[in-house]
Amino acid sequence: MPDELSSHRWEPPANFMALDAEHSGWDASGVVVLPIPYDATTSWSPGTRFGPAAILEASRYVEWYDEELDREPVDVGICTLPSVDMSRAGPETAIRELRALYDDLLEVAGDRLVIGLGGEHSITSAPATAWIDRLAGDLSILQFDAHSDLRDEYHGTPWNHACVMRRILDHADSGPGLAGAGIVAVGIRSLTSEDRDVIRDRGVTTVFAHEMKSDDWVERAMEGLSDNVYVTFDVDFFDPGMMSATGTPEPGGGTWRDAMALLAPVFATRNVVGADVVELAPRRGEESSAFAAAKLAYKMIGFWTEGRAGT
Ligand SMILES: [Mn+2]
Repeated sequence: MPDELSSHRWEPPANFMALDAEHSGWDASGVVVLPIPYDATTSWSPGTRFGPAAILEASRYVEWYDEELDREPVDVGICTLPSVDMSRAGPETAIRELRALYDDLLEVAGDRLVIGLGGEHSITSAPATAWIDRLAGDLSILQFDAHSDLRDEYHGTPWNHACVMRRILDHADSGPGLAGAGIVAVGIRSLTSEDRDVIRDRGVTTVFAHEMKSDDWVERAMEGLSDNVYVTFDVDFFDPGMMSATGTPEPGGGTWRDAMALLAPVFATRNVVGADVVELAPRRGEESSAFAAAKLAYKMIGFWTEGRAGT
């Protein structure tokens, strides 16, 4: 903006956390936010394509200061990329193109943490398989979700959002494998018998929602995680009482504190290589859902920056 205009009153920038140029440029940023507005295969209530924009908008109202960390994690620098223009040529093409984008992005991102904002859950197979390949299988995946998402096919396509974790397992099986328990899924309360068989056959660590009342569920989840972890957070992990703006809400979900109780030790003791927040289907009148999704992404950034140089 020309200096002549800078003395006028302007709305904050429309990036994540409404950061000025100094805190949101690529070079100065330790974190990259990638908006992925995609909802081709959502089962019930559509609208996850509007999730990234709603999260960015809500993030303007999240305080920079984090009282648990006693600092402002925005200091790490957060660069918000433009939204990905997802292909309309079918889910397979869309996800393949997204994978190619992630390959290039992770190459230039170096040590930066890339957080994808969905979008429906099927987008996760792009960053997850990219990291499996980059680390030759030395990776486990932490999935917050109401649903196992282990179907081989749904509504005629293997690229449906209900199949995303199966696609990731298939990719791992095709060569590189996975470390630890492979997938650690928490908050699960909606699955098929087929999903259950895969869980048993493959040793997927699953903490069902009804098991999260126990004292040791965090420990059980942590035990399944290897050193390098990719975190995928489907917001329907949360109970619809606090997160109703999602395509397939399920009763009996986790609380905000449940999520924090696991995320904090994961970021503190594991190398989190990447993360995503998916399945927000925003609605007017339900701004608390978008706000919670924005704050969740910011909490992950805060946890990630804890203990890193310069923060
Ligand atoms: Mn789900």
